[in-house]
Amino acid sequence: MTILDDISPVLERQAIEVPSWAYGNSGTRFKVFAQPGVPRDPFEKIADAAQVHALTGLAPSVALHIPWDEVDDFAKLRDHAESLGVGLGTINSNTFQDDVYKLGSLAHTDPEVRQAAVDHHLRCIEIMGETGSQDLKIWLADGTNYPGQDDIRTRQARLDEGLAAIYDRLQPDQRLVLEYKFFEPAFYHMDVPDWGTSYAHCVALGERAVVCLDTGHHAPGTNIEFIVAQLLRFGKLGSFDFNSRFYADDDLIVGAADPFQLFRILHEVNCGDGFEPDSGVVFMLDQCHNIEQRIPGQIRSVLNVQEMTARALLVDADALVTAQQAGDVLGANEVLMDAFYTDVRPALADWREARGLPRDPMSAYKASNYQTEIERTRTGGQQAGWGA
Ligand code: PSV
Ligand code: MN
Repeated sequence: MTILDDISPVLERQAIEVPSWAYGNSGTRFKVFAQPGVPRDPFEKIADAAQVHALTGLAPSVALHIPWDEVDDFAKLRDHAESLGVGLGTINSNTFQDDVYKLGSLAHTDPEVRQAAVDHHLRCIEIMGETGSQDLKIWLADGTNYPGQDDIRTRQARLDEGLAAIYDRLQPDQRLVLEYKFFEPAFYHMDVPDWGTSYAHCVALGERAVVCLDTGHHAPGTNIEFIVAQLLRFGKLGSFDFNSRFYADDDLIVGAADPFQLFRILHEVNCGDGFEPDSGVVFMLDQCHNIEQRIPGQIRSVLNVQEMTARALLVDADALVTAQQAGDVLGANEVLMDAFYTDVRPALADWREARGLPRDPMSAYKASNYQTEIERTRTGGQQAGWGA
């Protein structure tokens, strides 16, 4: 008997999608510190991601970013992933790095630029056919820097049109997942700045359009778990981009900056049945490891999500409702805090051991010679980073 027995089915099916770009070089606008052993192509990124899954059993799929992960043969990439025990997941579009997109993509004033952005998404859909991906995730860098720079309302109308053109080309089993972000790279207004705007576009598009909630994309102090609750109520929470932040879109390891916030978010996921297999919620990471080693950074991240999921699942739902119904303010709070303060790490180590996984995936990675090998063999070629 362990404390995890009752919640084991949820832990058993927990799947966290890792981002291919977390394994390549990244940095701030001041400096990118290259690391030894960094992948030079999408095949090597997937090999690194497969290590995370092999040691944790938690990360069975890898999200791709196009064109960073363009390859000649996606069927070959898929086979490669499957031979390493993982699959290819969400396809992320990218209309934020080409010169033509300086003033926007789907909301741009120029119809030719808008068409280029739509065409890029159609290419992504074609790739999804080859990779077997279910989700097309769209994050738009569109917005303006100065009041009056462009007409906010007209930009929304152009966005509507572009998104509809993309949505119409999805297969019946594919979804459009629209991510929002309140600022950056645009500083006056973003065209999809918040969950409400994303939600409104998704409702207009149809049932297979859902919202992506990136935990780093909110103003400080935003009650993110409230947004989670709302989107789940409406059946529109498509996915999470997990990361953590002290200031803005820091893209730090999930659960590192504010473990309690992660707990609260996962508690709301649980309350809204977001852990149920038919919920459609995809749990992804969207992080960068600028100064720490990347594979251990990803291992730490998926373990953090697992630990906080276990704690959230340990909330005594009956005791909570009883206290809430009785107006027992402090009693209800205590029920939540009891679960939050439960140290689930020893039980999770046992849980892993029982499944043939290392008790401590962090030290197992250190003890393996994977890092030494990639540092020794990945010489020559161009290290992957944003843009490749
Ligand atoms: C934008 O900040 C974002 O969160 C989107 O998900 C992008 O696709 C991703 O970061 C790139 O890292
Ligand atoms: Mn994101």
